[in-house]
Amino acid sequence: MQKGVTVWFTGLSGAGKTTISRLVETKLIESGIRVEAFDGDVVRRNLTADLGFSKEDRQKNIERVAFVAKLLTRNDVIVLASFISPYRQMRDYCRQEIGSFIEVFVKCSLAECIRRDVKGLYKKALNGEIPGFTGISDPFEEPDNPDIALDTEIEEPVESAAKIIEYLKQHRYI
Ligand code: GGZ
Repeated sequence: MQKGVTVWFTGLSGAGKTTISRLVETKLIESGIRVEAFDGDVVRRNLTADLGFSKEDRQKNIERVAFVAKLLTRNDVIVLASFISPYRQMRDYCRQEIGSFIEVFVKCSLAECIRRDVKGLYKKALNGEIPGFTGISDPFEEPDNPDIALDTEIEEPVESAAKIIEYLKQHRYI
């Protein structure tokens, strides 16, 4: 048996949210567990393609995602949601709405995200080509009290993923 929960990965662009989520997803699927994973990159091309990155639009983006996550969670799916979700109030809203909710802070310094710059977005943001880019010209409020904190500058993605699986087991979600 599995019990529905939304595992909410928050952190800067390039911190490792999607990478860790994919590893968790693969592990869960291998164990025959029903799981659904989505991230800002994909959702913003589909469900929220009409939205930008103002505070209001980010809020709407997260509200729609929370709505979908809630439906899946109440049907006992393990939901892996990877969104920058830079404001505390947004994440608190998700916890309230979804109920069964695990906040995971994917921690990585801005300097390291800039160094990684997998998609070249930080370079553009630093050149002023992307206004309101999280960490550069837009805020990121670090979680005060996340359920799980992963430091991707110290640990490998597989170690981080293992911590999530362990947490899910310990709390009897899987
Ligand atoms: C932050 C941006 C921006 C701005 C485009 N600020 O790493 P990515 O590229 O692939 O994923 C990021 C994604 C962020 O979408 P979210 O839905 O997670 O954001 S939020 O929770 O704040 O609504 C990044 C890309 O979109 N991207 N412009 N200005 N990230």
